[in-house]
Amino acid sequence: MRGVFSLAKHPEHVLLEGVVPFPEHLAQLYREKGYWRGETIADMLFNSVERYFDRIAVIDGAESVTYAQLGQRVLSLSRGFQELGIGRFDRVVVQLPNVAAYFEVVFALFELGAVPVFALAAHRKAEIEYFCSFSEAKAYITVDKYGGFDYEALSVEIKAEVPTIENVIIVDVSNGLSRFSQLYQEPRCHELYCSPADVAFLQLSGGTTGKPKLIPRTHDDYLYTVRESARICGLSSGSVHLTSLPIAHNYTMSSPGILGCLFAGATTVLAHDGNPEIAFPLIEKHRITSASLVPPVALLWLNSPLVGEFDLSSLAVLQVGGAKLSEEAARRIKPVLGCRLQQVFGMAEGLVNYTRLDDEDEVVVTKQGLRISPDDEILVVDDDGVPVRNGQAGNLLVRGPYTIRGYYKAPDQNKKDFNPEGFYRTGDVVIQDDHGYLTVVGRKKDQINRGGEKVAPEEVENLLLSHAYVHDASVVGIPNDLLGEKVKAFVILKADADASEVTPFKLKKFLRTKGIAEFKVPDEFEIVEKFPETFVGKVSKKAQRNA
Ligand code: OOB
Repeated sequence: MRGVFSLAKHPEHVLLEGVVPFPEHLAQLYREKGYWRGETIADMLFNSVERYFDRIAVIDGAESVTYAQLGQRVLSLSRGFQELGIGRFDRVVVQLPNVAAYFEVVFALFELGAVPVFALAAHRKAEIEYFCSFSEAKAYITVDKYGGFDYEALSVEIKAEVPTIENVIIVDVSNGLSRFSQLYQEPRCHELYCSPADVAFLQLSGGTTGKPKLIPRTHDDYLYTVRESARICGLSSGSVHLTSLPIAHNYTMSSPGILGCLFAGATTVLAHDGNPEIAFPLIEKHRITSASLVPPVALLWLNSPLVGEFDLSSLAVLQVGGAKLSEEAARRIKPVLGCRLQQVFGMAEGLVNYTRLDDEDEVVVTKQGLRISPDDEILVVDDDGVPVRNGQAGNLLVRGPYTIRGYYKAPDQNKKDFNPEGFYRTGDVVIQDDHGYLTVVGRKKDQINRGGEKVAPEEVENLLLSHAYVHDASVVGIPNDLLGEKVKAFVILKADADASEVTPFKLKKFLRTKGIAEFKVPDEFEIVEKFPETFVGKVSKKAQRNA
C-alpha cells in the first residue's frame, strides 16, 4: 500500500462556527517559524505509514497492527464512514476504551475532516448526552460492553434523545468486531478533505463549571506539540511506549502519547489499566522503553511487591503528570524502578511543560518542567494581574502557538477564562525559575484533581441540588495520600428531610442514577447545619477543605 497519497492540495481553510481563531499575524508568524507546517493529522499518519511500513504501530493484547495495516484499515473505514454521510466538520462523539480500534476510528474521522469529540470511557449518560447535543453530533461511536458497563444500551437512549444523531456505531469488543467491520470498504488513496488550519477535534476541559467545556484544537497547532513532544521525550522508531491512561485524554494523545509514537514510528502497547499486575508483565514481554502515568499509579508502581519479580530493565523513561507528583515520590523513581523520571505539566487547552531528559536529577524531582516552545508566552502574575518576580508564586497565564484562544461556543465563559490579550488563565499557581522551569504550588480554579481526573465541583453540586431533600451542597477536594485529593460533599438538608434517605450510600446511588462518571461521585459526604463563610459571606471552601 505504498504511494497512498493523492496529489491534490488541501482545500481552503474554513472556520468552524463557535471557534475563536488565532490572530492572523500570529498564525503567519507560527507558520514562518515552522511550527505550523501545513499538514493534517491524517497526513502525518500516512507519512509514517510510508516510512515505517512493516513496523508495529499498536499492540493490544494478542493483536499487533503494523503501520501498513493501520493505514489500510483507516482508509477502508473512512469510506464506510463516508457512505454513512460523515464528512468535513461533522462532529462525532467517540467513546472508546484503550483498544486498537480507537486508532482506526479516530484516524478514519481525521481522514475525512470530521471532528471527533473525545469522551472518556468513564463518562455516563448525562455527560454523553450533553456532548452529543452541545456539539450537535451526527454520530456516536462506542463499544458494546466494557468494564461491566453496557454502552450499547446507553447508545440506544442517546439516539432516542439527541435528534442530531443519525448513526450509532458500535465497536463490538466482546464478539470480535463483527458489526463494526461491515463498515470497512475497499480502500482508496489518502485524500485531502480538510485544511491543516481547520479544527481537528474537540477535547474536553477538566472543567470548573456546571458542564465541561469543549476545546477546539487545529491540525497545525496539535501536530506542532506532537512533533516536539516526540523529540523532547526521545521517541524513535525503536521506542515501545505503554499507554494505560484513558486513551482520549490529551496527555495520552499527544504528550507524547499515541500521536507522538505514530509520528516517530514507535510502537504503542495498550493496557486497560496501569496497575503493576498488568503493566509489569507487559514491560517485560514487549521490552517497553517508556510509559506515561498519573501520580497515584506511579505510587502503586513504587510500592509494588512485584518490582523485583519482573524484568523492567528496558524501561528508560517514566513520565508522570496530570497532577502534582510529590518530591518524595519523585526521588524514589530512579532508585526503585531504575529509570529516568520525566515530569509533565500540561493542559488540554494547550501549554505542556516537560522536564528534559538531560536535566540534572535535582531539577527533575523538584520542577514540573519547561514549556515546549520558545514562543509559549508565560505570565506569572499576582491577583491584580501584576507580574511577580521569578521565584515568587503567582497565577499562570499563557498564550502561544498551540494554546487555544477560546472554548467552543462559549463566548461568556471565554471572557472569564481568557484575558483581553488572549492569554488563557490556567487557574494554576506556579513558581517560575530563572530558566523558565515551573513548579506547581497550588490552584485558584474551583476544580478537584483526583489523581489526575478533574472534577468540577459545580457540576456535582448542581446534581445534588436536584435531590428532593437537599437544601444546599458544597463540593471540595480534601487531601489524600494516594490520590492527592478526594472528592467530599458537604450537604445541608431541607427541614422536612427524611434522614434515612440521605445516607452517603443513598446519595451516591442517587448521583449514579443521574448518569455521571464514577470518579465524580464524592468519596465522602458530611451533613452539616451550615457552611463556613468568608468575611464577604461566600461559602469558604478553603475552610471546608481543611476541616
Ligand atoms: C492534563 O490535562 P487536563 O486538561 O486534564 O488538566 C490540566 C490541569 C492543569 O491546569 C493542572 O491544574 C493539572 O491539570 N496538572 C498538574 C500537572 N499536570 C496537570 N498539576 C500539577 N502537576 C502536574 N504535573 O492533565 C495534562 C495534559 C497534557 C499533558 C499532561 C497532563
